[in-house]
Amino acid sequence: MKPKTCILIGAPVDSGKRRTGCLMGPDAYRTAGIIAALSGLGLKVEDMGNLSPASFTPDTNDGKLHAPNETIAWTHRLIRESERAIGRGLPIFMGGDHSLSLGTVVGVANHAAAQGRPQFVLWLDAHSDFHTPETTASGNLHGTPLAYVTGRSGFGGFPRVDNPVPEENICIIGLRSVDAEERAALEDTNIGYHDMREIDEQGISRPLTAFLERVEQANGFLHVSLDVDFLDPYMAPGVGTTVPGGITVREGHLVMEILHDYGLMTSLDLVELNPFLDERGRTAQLMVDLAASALGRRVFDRPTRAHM
Ligand code: B3U
Ligand code: MN
Ligand code: MN
Repeated sequence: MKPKTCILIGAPVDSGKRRTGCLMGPDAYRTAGIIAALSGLGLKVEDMGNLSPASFTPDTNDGKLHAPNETIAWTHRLIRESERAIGRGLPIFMGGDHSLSLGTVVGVANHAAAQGRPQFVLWLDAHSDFHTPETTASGNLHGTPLAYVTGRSGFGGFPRVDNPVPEENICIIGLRSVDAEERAALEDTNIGYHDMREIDEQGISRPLTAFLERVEQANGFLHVSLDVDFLDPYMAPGVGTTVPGGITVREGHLVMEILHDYGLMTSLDLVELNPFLDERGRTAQLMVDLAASALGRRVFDRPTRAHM
């Protein structure tokens, strides 16, 4: 069988919030050995280098939103690049902050629609990222991608979302910081959302496998968006928005291993790594190890498949 091709795309997006440093993310993943880790699994790896945004008028930042022009320019660029890449292999978008998903999810959803297949999204995050530019209090656009890709209003000036992801095709796992407006909006949708209490009581594999079964049934494309703050900050300190009480290393790997067992993931974002805040590269290393688990690294060749 021809080896699967992973296409590494550096997306040093740093405009989605005020604290800078995520622009160093792609190179931190390379330094942590992402290419060797994936090649070592027998995958073909292509590194496309780091992208830059489409041209834009410099932001003045006198309005409520932080750096809208730059983020919109990145969105244009990433829609185009993800549409292209997903036709050739499994794109891994090395961020960059979570505003990069405004582009990557729309791009892969356009491709799925062209193939006549539904797009699904697994959002691994402490936050729901379900604000619109109208509801955000922080003005940070990294808190908005899920609202954008589902086609909610309030995104004037952004590229049109031609193929919104249906709410019921989205599953958020890891929630522990949701603003009041987001919560009200979320409760009004068919998005599946699972907070830490549910994970503590029921385990993390339950909501995950239930979702993956649906993706499989529907023959869907599956985009996975992994925010560093999904993980507990004790294990993953290299992120601007630490929220205590997060996913352990063991739970994180389990999620990735189950994803590999199902074999449904068609694209992946690695977002919010801020190497400037990291400790001796350990967050970058953990994210690389998680990506490797999602692509087949395991202790024994035969999975235990307790969840299957
Ligand atoms: N909901 C808050 C905080 C936040 C969202 N995403 C991150 N932080 N990383 C906001 O600013 O929208
Ligand atoms: Mn996020
Ligand atoms: Mn987050």
